[in-house]
Amino acid sequence: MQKYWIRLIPVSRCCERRILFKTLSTAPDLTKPVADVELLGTKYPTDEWTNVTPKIISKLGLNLHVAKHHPLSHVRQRIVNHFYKAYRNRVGNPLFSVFDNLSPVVSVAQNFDSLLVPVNHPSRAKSDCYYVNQDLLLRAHTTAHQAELIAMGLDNFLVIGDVYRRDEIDSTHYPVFHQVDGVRLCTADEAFQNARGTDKLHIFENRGSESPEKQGCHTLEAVKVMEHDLKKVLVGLAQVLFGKDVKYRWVDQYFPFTHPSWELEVFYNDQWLEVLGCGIIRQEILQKAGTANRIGWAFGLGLERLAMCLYSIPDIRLFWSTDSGFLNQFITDNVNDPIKYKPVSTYPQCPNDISFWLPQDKSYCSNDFYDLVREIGGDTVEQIILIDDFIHPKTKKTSHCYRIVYRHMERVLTQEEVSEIHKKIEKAAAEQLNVDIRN
Ligand code: FA5
Ligand code: MG
Repeated sequence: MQKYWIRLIPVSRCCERRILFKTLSTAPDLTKPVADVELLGTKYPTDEWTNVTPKIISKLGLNLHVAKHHPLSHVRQRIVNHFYKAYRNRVGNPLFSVFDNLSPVVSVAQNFDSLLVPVNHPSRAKSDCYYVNQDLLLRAHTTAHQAELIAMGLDNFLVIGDVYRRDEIDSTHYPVFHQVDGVRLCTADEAFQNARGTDKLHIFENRGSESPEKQGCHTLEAVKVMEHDLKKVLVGLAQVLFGKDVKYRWVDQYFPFTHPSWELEVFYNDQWLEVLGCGIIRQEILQKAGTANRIGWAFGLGLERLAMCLYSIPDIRLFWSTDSGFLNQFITDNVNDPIKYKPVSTYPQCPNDISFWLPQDKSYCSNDFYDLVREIGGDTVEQIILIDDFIHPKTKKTSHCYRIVYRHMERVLTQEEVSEIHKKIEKAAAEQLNVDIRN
């Protein structure tokens, strides 16, 4: 989906109708839409545009971008921190507002019309989007919220959320991914606040015409200061994430809602990777939103792309893993920790718990137990997690419960062989660490 905004798709590709909705209790008329579809607790009528699938619906509400310790959440937080730091108001508070829980069910008007996407534009095709019905779809980009937030009076904001596009599934594409959109609007005074000289500078001109460098209504100097501000904060972000020496380049791009427009590419692992699109907001969008006296920039970036590079995650599907072998590698309270993902086996995990009372002489320490488990379980042990630490109210004795996750790197482990190892661990712990196994 690299050229999402300009790719041409024959409309005939997008006419299949999927049967996936509950039928009504009366005999269904198969020529008509049959029932509602429920998304995030709300029922929506379906019609011939409906093409959301159960698999896609199952992703709604998972909100990986705000899930505790999830790699996408770490990257989100780092981006938010960067904007909080880069723009502050007169009393030192962050200028940007953050919206990270707006519903992904949006109208065609929000996703396309408000952004001046032409009615026959290929990005609207059923083959590219997940439609709820002819009026509603799962947002294809977080830019869908831009116009309404501007109309609400916001002038510096980030929108973060899950987006949905019909696409192939491979190591870098997934039909659900996460985006961050940013918008900054400036009055003439704000745009030129760092400009020297006594002449009053303007952001609008009357008889200008559109050129590759600017929209007809803008002055070239206003576009240049906004472009500078936009590129500075985005390159700053790339440097915060990938280091001061990150190699990057700007490429001219087209979006219906910005002009001029650019994409930022970062050189990573021997190749140029597109990480974001951006540009100067079409003035018509601001006029319709009731903010005609300002000029604005906007950008949209993909969280997965950044997280894959940052953490060396080789496959975009891993972000959806519920496997603790993946997730536990990202447990940190410092989002800036330089984590490198270590591949885990694809064979199933086999968790077994062990509980014991600690010796009362305080001789016990968890690290001794971890060593003992590693000694006996060897490479079949993937993780050991303390899942319960309990003090008996009467006896004051302490009990620990650990979950030992067994998984072989090359083959499926049977529960029988795991039980045998587990019993050996229990016996050794009782003998060597003086603990009292609970059953
Ligand atoms: C957009 O979605 C525009 N809304 C971005 C924008 C916003 C431009 C505001 C101007 C102003 P694009 O389709 O290129 O553009 O996607 C933006 C970013 O999302 C890409 O740069 C990439 O990082 C990420 N992205 C796009 N498609 C995928 C995909 N299939 N899988 C993972 N990430 C993707
Ligand atoms: Mg793009």
